[in-house]
Amino acid sequence: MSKKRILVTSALPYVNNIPHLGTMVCIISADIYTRYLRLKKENVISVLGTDEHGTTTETIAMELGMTPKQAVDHFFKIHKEIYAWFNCSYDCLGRTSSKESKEITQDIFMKLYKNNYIEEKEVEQMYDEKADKFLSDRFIEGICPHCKYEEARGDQCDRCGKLLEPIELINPKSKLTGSKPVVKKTKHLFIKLDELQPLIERFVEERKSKWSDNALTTTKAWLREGLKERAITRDLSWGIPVPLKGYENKVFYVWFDAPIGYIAITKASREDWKKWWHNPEETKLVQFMGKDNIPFHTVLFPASLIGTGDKYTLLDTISVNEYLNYEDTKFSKSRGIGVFGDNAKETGIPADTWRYYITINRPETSDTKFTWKDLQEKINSDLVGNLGNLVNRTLTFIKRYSDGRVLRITKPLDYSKEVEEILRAYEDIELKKALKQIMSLSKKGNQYFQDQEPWRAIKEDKEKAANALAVLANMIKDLAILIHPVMPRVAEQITLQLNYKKKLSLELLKERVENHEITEPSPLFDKLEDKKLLGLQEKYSGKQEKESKALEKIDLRIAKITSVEKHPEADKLYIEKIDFGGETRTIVSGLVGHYEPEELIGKHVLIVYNLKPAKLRGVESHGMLLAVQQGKKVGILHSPDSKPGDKVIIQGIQAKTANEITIDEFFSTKIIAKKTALKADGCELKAPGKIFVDKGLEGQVK
Ligand code: B3M
Ligand code: ZN
Repeated sequence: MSKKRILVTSALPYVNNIPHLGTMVCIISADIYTRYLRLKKENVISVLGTDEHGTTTETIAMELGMTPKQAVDHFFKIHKEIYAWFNCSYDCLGRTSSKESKEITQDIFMKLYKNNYIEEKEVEQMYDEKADKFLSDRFIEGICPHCKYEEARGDQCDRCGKLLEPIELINPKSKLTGSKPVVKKTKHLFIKLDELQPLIERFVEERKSKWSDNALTTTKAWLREGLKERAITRDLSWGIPVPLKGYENKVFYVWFDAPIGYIAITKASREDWKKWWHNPEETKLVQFMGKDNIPFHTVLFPASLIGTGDKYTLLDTISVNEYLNYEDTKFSKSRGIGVFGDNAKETGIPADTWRYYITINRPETSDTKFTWKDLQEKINSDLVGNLGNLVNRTLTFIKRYSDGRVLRITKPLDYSKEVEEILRAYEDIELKKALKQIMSLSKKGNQYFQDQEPWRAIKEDKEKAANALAVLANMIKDLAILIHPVMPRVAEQITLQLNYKKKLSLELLKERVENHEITEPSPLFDKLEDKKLLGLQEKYSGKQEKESKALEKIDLRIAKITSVEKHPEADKLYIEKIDFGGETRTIVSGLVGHYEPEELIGKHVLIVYNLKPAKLRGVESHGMLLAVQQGKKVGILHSPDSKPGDKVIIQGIQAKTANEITIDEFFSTKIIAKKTALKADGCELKAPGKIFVDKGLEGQVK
């Protein structure tokens, strides 16, 4: 039974970072499938957007010294640009922080509530007395009870991967203030998945034949264990408000509102959104996601919709990808490892080539990995050597020896079986398989070229040559159609060189190009030379080393401020005498207006000891004092319990006897101050005594 409309969604990435290649797998897969359906002239729309709520957003905002709203605005812009750069052709693009999201989420919640699928329960939860806030799991850190890792989070240990309850942590600390949280009673709302289980089971039964193995296995495991009530509220200020009395300080759990985002994004972009989302008879919903998102789409989201009693379009087909890793490790922005959306662009390698690589290595049934060497191989042998070669040699031949004209096919080459298989693979969302078969069809074309020897035939058997070139020109047209979903720009270039002006569609596979004049051929792809490859490898895998090299050079020490006076030539500057436990120096710093001299005298501050001296308005400064600026406030870094002259070490970094460093070298590392820790490019700074940021500020150290 085929439906009138197809609605395609791609999981909505969290908008707290720059998407990396692994993130793009899902988005590009959804785009390929959508483009295929458009070629087939289906009535299809695709939905993409960003997931903007949750603790990850609050955390990154805190780190960047921004409000959550500023942070999501900042990253949304980057995400949008990157999706566009990768030639993603979504019909609706939006954000879960929109007013539509709030409206629909609250509506769905209220209906669940009225239908008695929501229950209020009292729970014991960690509470930060200093901040006067309940702490969501991720805002608590402590020692993992299983592996003793020191920075385990309240929800999970990143070292051993075990799921945790915050109560289990040894020596728990609030990430907000660093204080020890206390256990306090509070209320939360739970969705009664247990009562919805029979409805979910029926929902799964009806469509399981169309689900990938990993989707079905995960879902069945949840059902077998028996669905449990699940909390859908959290103690955060950033999120969708809960429209019930007593919940003023809570918001919905991010996974409650994120999938509702698909509906909201459609509503924000199209008046006819109900025809898509409130139309299960006519609409088929196909959802793309990574493997860790499965149960939220196969259980929680459908349960939320079914429980309303309203007619909603529910998931039909699910396509799940596993992970694409980087070389032998995971992508890590904080450690500077991997290719991120913005890097992909700077490499000069075109977006379609990345789309090709991601698809040919699509982690369909197990994790795969990106390696630069493999990228080079795929570019040079698949793209340049196979497809590019076929197109270029055929068109060049036609241009040179046939007056630029494609004549008639007198003896066709039958590759209908291959085409059929490619279409079936697309239909089944086996995108890697489809692409592989396209490439083997192209190989078949190259083989045919060899066999027909047009360079000889052109002299000896003109008709044979004309036929062979016409067969090949038609195959190129077909390849352009077939590869269009994966490489839309390349398809466009091919048709341009072929001078084929029709809007591509599957129907055109049956049509022949004959008695037709082509335009100017030119190579479709550039080889990736060894030299360039080495540069790329070094740039994106070696970044971590380079950064730690900069870290190795920094010499930070504690000094006591012994006197402070105003700079005679500058309003904003103080001249301070500082003492490193014997050695005294003069420094200049811009603290006027933020501190009175007497507040500074006697403080044990952190100084960049080996900074190249610099003259500031005529006074030479020998070192720099570290401080954090958050909004208009400035707070110095200090360590009352450390002694003047003490060294501040950067954990995990072997300090080299340092020569002078320049201010630019120093700022090439990012030092971030949080309530709980001070980190330079992710490595913690430690002094003999605890380091504090005055006034409790957080953000980047200046
Ligand atoms: N943001 C998780 C992720 O980015 C989550 C997906 C939401 S889909 C509605 O992988
Ligand atoms: Zn652990």
